[in-house]
Amino acid sequence: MTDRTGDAEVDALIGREQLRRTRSLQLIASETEPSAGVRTAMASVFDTKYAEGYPGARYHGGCEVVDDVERLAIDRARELFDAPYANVQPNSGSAAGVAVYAAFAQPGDPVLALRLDQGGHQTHGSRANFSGRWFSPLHYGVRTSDERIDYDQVRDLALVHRPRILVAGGAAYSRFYDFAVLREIADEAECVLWVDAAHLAGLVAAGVAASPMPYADVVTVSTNKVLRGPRGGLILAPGRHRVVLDKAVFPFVQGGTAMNAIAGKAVAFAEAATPEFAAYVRTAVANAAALSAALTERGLRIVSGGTDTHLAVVDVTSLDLTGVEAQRRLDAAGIVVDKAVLPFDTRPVSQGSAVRIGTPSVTLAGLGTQDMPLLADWIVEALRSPVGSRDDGGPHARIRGQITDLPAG
Ligand code: DSN
Repeated sequence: MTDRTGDAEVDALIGREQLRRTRSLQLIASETEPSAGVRTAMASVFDTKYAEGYPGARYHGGCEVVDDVERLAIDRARELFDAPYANVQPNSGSAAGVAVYAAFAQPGDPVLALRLDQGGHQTHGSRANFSGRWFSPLHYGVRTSDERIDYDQVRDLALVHRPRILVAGGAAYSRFYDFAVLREIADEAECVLWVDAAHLAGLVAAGVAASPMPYADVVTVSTNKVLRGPRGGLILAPGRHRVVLDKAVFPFVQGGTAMNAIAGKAVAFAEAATPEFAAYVRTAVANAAALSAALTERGLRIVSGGTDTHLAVVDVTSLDLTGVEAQRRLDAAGIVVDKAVLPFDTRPVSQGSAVRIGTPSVTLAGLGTQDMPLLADWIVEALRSPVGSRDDGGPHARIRGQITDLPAG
């Protein structure tokens, strides 16, 4: 497959992006490279087909082949995650989340989730998102002592406010969740337990993290994160929620299905069941632990003292940097990260005092735990050095030069 479109301007942009990626290390926790098979499926003939509805019950003719594609993706998702029900149609993890609200709550209902500035996600009740405008958001947080979820606070809030939905999951919480305790709380408060496994699903598929399936009423997944699938979403649930979730996805939230993405999901689910996939995820998690330890040895604090997963949040206050400036300095050295906030950060979210790092992309590119001390050296050196001009021969330019010699560069 070629990445040339024949459109000179777009081709030039594709070329620039390819160059940017090869000349830098991608530590964006939510990014991975889909396999060639997934990309082929995405660019296949299935991009063309309109197929509103579900297999065997479509609003368009000529759906006999795409029906089989969708059935295949559903079967593979169910097997991979040991789930009685799977819906492979959501166009993204966020769209899967909208369907969960539609299935289980009414506008105005209280919803209890992890705070956005302590690792949650904007679709879990942020005021800037539909979820915070159309529902009544309540938030739990982490303990000051160890920066891990305060399950006592979750229980207290759930029993006092009786949310319709209790949400676990987020974009920057690096520790495993105690799904059994969350299930107990949901039962006591008589609410739905939604596990947003956007990031975690890849770890679950690889057997590196415990599955939320035995505990949750509904689980949502971003297929393009650790899972290495196409940009898209997935909903998993016990069979009793099949009808309400199907109706929530279509016709309530979405119209026509992205059949090419569904074909890509089918490919990705099969790949995620292989020993090679499990090995990649195990290495990504080991890399995140090794990088966290190496950064700690070099004087940087990792939120909660480390990580259980593929991501970590690095406190940059000891270097007197904001998260924004830290991201800028790392970017100048060809190390691409996200600015982030600390739990209980005193700076505004727009500045933050941390960066979020993640290891799936560099792992796929060939880096292992033996490379993490050198990467930590570069991160610390880049953070300590103010950014000069791009080719000033300073530390950032030197690190950029060394990165291209790595397997990932
Ligand atoms: N953009 C995703 C992430 O980076 O984790 C969250 O939606």
